[in-house]
Amino acid sequence: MKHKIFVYGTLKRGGSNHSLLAGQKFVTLAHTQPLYRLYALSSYPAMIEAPQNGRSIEGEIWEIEAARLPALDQLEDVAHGMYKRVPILLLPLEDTLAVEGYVYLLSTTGRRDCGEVWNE
Ligand code: PCA
Repeated sequence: MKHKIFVYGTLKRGGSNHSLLAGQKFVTLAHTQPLYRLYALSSYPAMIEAPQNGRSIEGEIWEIEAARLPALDQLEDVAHGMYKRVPILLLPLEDTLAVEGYVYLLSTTGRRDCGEVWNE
């Protein structure tokens, strides 16, 4: 079974964890509705839900085999509540694609705001 995911950090092309998507299919660049914020942690970013003062975050949509999801969930430590994998709301026109992505659940207090895209 195929599954679409929105990636905004180390899973993007050229990112340190992109090898986990090796052999999968790039669909398109995409942008969230302005309902999220993006912060820099150590060597990876954290996208959080911010319905009041969010930004439109840029990322990539990939179509992957569902069998790849456990490895991604493990990377993002979903089991311990570091990130959760949830549906991501995209801009109109892009929102015909049902995608999930990893939203960060821990504190981002004092972290640097990356604006709309993580590029490091
Ligand atoms: N990996 C996931 C979430 C944050 C990270 O670095 C991603 O690229 O979307």
